[in-house]
Amino acid sequence: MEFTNTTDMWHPVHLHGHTFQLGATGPRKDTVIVLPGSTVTCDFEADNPGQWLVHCHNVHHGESGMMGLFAYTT
Ligand SMILES: [Cu+2]
Repeated sequence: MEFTNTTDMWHPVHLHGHTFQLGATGPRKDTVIVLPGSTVTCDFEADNPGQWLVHCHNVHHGESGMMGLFAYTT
């Protein structure tokens, strides 16, 4: 999973229903700060099929549309 921030603001991006790992040996998290103009790559285990929200944890940004659906089946 890859998050790319093309804005000039930082965004704490949160995925529901899962945790993910940053890099090969990084920490497991469910929220990652994506800095302006940067891309963060995460590995996650697809062990919780369904429909999950992925959104910016800055409520103002989430309510303004930085919210999407992350979905997969078994
Ligand atoms: Cu944001």
